[in-house]
Amino acid sequence: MPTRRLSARACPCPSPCASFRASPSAVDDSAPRLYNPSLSRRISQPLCHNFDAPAPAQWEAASSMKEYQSDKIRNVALVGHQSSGKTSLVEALLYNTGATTRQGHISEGNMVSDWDDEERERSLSLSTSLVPVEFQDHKINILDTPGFTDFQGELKNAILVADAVIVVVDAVAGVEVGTELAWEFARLCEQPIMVVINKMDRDNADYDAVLEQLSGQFGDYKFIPVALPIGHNAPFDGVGNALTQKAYFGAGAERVDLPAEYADALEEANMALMEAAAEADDDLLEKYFEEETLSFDEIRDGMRKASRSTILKTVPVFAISATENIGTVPFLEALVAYTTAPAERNVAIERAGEADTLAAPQSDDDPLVAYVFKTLNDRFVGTLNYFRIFSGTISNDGRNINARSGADERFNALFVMRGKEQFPVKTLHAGDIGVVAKLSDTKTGDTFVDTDTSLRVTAPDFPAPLYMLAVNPRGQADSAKMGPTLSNLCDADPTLRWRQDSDTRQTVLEGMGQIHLEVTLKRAEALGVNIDTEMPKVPYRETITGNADSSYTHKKQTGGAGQYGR
Ligand SMILES: Nc1nc2c(ncn2[C@@H]2O[C@H](COP(=O)(O)OP(=O)(O)OP(=O)(O)O)[C@@H](O)[C@H]2O)c(=O)[nH]1
Ligand SMILES: [Mg+2]
Repeated sequence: MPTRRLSARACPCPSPCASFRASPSAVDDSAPRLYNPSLSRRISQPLCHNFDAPAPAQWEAASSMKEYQSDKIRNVALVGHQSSGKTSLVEALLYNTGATTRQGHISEGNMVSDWDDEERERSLSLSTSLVPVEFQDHKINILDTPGFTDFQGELKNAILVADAVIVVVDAVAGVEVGTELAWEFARLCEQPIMVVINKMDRDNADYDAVLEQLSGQFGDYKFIPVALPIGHNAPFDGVGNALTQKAYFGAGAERVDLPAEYADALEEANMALMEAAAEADDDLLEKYFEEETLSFDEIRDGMRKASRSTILKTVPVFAISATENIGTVPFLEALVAYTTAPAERNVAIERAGEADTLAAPQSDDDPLVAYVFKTLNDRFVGTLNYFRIFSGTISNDGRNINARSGADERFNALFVMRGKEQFPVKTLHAGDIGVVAKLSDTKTGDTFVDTDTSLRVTAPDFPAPLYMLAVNPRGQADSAKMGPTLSNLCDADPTLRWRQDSDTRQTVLEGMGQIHLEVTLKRAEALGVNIDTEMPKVPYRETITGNADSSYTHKKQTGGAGQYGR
């Protein structure tokens, strides 16, 4: 490999921007970084567009959601061990893009993503939240998944419908069980992976140790640091970007020259990044050998291909503190630059029961294929179905067929959601994620089509339930509603089941663990059904388990010849 480094470039803007001219000493260290009310003012300054800087308009608060074409959409699943900081990261991204005026915090119970009362009470994500953020003229549909293993059904469906998986790892705890679970499923789905090493502000945070642990644990992947931790007035108060070789302090909306002590490390990272990008493509490799350098666009292109390649398995890595909002703007930029548009992925489907592939590129003009990855039952709003369009379009007031039930479903309440906030939309394009209310016969795992009802998007293998409870309606009013409500909840969650046990005459609810069932019962309560629980009985049964020898002599004398047998 050539060893030439990226040389510093002059800003090509007609009038070089302030941020480009800024030196490290120009960084205002006295400015508050947490809940920074001046962030939007600072980032609204015109910045140099050639250096990943956001344009001013993208930082204005969004009052409605624009319609996005396929190439302007990115779908990413945030996954990782419980409490690694996925929801906190979403809050930082929402704040940075102007969707919120104050960054939500778990301790304050004001998150957009964990909006459910039960989630806020437990300080735990309990289901996948859809949180679109608008940035650099793109819509990034973030799927914030729960890390708690009881909810791995949610995790699997989110990974299936995303186009890239962002694994969030705690910079102190490192790789944990939840990290491995999510990683292995992303691998199974052949999804590109990016890593966020979060909580870099914590005392014992160790970026290098986590990186080493990741390389040891997932040895067939190649880890490429893109945003490296740097400290100016604190051990971690910004990141150095391996692409631009600039420093980004605080959230990272402005770039400044890199403090000298990080120059060598960033040059090394720049080389590794360029080499990883060059490996993805013969033309890039040839150019790299000839010219010993690649342009920013070529590096980004190469990295997108290298991350999607099942051979190269290249993983860009970012240092972040979600709660302190450090390093989050370069990460937002990476979500646009380093992940592919939705149409560039092959999707596993079944046609008339046979395994098949919906080959890339898919488009608006192809027949509709959309997968329902989440169903939410609300007492007041009714049933909401969250779907990802793999090809074709879905419009408000249109009709689409549910391939499983055959129902000709009318879509007259179509919107996109951000947490619990709804934005009505007219049309959703190939690759987008939307929500539809008031369908007649649709549940999680279903596929919408135009005509070919033999087609299904291949659903993940969901784990079998591991835990069960016997359930009883609390009052007479509850007894009529309990069955239908449990059926609705099971339709929404493929890892949940209920049944009548004919031996014990108990109604049994089965799920992934105690918290899973507790949350299910709370959801039933919110739907107006109160349910009590008891330990399930284990029916005592006898069965023949082996062979035995015995002998018996049958003698019967009733006069005459009698009977004799042995
Ligand atoms: N110091 C520090 N704490 C953080 C950071 N990010 C998250 N936390 C804290 O970690 C805890 C868990 O954060 P969450 O954002 O709920 O983590 P999560 O990954 O969404 O958790 P689950 O969805 O339940 O798996 C909270 O107390 C956060 O305040 C960070 O960057 N620095
Ligand atoms: Mg969470």
